[in-house]
Amino acid sequence: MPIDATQAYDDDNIFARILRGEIPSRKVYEDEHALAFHDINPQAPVHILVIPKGRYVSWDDFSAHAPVEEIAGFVRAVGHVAREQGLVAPGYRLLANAGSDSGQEVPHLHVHIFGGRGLGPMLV
Ligand code: DGP
Repeated sequence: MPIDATQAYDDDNIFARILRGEIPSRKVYEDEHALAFHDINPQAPVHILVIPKGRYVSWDDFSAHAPVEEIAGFVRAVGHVAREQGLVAPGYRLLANAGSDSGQEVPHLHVHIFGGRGLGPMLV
């Protein structure tokens, strides 16, 4: 069920629980600002989710409210993970669903990294 983009942050959402170590994940990277782990339902040979450590519902919440250091740290982490996965030369795609029309399901900001095959044209 897609999220309500205006909802308050829910500390029991699945990614908050992964951040607290209450639910396991296949972690690929972690630093002060971000955690990256494999998507449970991969849509490409490489499908990684990168999440900020702060409590942000969506891209909208994050871009409007996060301190600049957190935004910079998060963006750096996404790039770092893509490089570490060897995706720079073949290329990759980033995607962040934001709110109901996008189909965002987990109410904690996450950026998908897709790679490992030709991804074709963007459909939307
Ligand atoms: P979105 O539709 O953009 O909100 O994508 C949510 C993604 O999160 C979806 O691709 C599946 C993934 N996901 C949901 N629950 C879990 C989980 O418990 N563990 C992991 N690793 N991924 C999850």
